[in-house]
Amino acid sequence: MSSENGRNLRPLSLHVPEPKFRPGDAVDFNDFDIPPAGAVARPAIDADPSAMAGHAYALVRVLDEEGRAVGPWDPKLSPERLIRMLRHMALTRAYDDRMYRAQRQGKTSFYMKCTGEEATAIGAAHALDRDDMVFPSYRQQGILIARDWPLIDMMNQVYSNKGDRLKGRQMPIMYSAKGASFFSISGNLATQYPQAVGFAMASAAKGDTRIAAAWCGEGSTAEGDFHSACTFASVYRAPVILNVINNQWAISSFSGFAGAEATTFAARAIGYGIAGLRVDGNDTLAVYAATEWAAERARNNYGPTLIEHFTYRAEGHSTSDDPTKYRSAEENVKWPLGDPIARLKQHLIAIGAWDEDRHAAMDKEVAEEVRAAQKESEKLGILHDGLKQPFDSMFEDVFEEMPWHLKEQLAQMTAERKAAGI
Ligand SMILES: Cc1ncc(C[n+]2csc(CCOP(=O)(O)OP(=O)(O)O)c2C)c(N)n1
Repeated sequence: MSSENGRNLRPLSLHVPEPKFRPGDAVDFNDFDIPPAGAVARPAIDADPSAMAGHAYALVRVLDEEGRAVGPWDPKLSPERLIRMLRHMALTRAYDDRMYRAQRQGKTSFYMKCTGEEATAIGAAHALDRDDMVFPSYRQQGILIARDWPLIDMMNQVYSNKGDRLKGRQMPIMYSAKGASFFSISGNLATQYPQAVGFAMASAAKGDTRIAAAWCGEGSTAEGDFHSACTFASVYRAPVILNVINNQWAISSFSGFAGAEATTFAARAIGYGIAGLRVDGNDTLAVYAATEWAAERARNNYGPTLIEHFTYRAEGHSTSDDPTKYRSAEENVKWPLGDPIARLKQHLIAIGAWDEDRHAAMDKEVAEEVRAAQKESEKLGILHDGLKQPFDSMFEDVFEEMPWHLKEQLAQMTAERKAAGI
């Protein structure tokens, strides 16, 4: 009550964001203004962040409605490169479909798809050098696929089987692949952000030439780690690319709860003095071009870039989630920026480098590739057919050398198992 000072104010009220559409609602994106492809300028790679603040509110788009590549951001890639990216996206989708089904069949405990977001990992991975260090979230399996990492190794991790290099210690999909410069995935959101900046700082401090790139969802930008990462990246001009995948949902929370009603996620960059770009995340060429720009900027010591990839999480959050409980089923169908695979396919057809028959043949090939890898991986074990790793191994690697108290626990376990006859 502020009556003491004699003022007659209305009571305060709290704003609680509400998504536009809930289950059963008709979805209408007519008021969603799609900026035309090719309309955003491409700054010089050494541009002062303060001079490119407008880019944080725009949307870099290359592919137009007819599938033509237009404007200053067209990366002018060869048809061979475009076909490789298309194939990596198709392979990622086929892999996701197969592993999702494996979870439904009880062969693994958990899975997460990246359907609709394939371009944000694969477009970016193609624009980076293969040994640039990537710090992904759990939804960038496309990077491993773009780096031609063996599917069977990914599946072995999902199945926690005999072939699992992580020895069954991690939840499915929390991959780790040093050989692909792919940092170990952690379940704790956004922790990889300051770690990526630290890697980039170390690279610069050592006079190396590798850069780093991190990914997180728009929901994860609400974590404190996001802000620490931006501060360190800005202060030390770390050679890092900070990708925010704005797929508009963080499980059942729409992006408004992470701040999307007030501003864009790319605009977070402005306050830190970091270059910020906002791109159409379903446009593989725009993702490639933005990453290429940011990579060149980082490599030439002009500092970090924050890229918001505007996209849509086309399916459930994970195999434990049912999105029909909190959002309209029409959203995915009506999402105006389309599907990244369909759009790159349309472009390849438009330039005469592709056709429906080749596309159908590719889909068959990638499905077969996934099926064959699955068959091999399942020979090494699936859920519910016993432990696949030696019992002792669960005490290893906690520390580099096993300390006395872990040795004691190991001995106790061994004795109890022996006494129980197992
Ligand atoms: C520190 C922390 N808090 C909460 C969770 C639980 N959690 C897992 S995924 C998720 C949503 C993340 O959403 P977003 O960052 O938008 O990424 P998306 O899943 O959409 O790719 C939450 C809250 C967690 N894993 N870690």
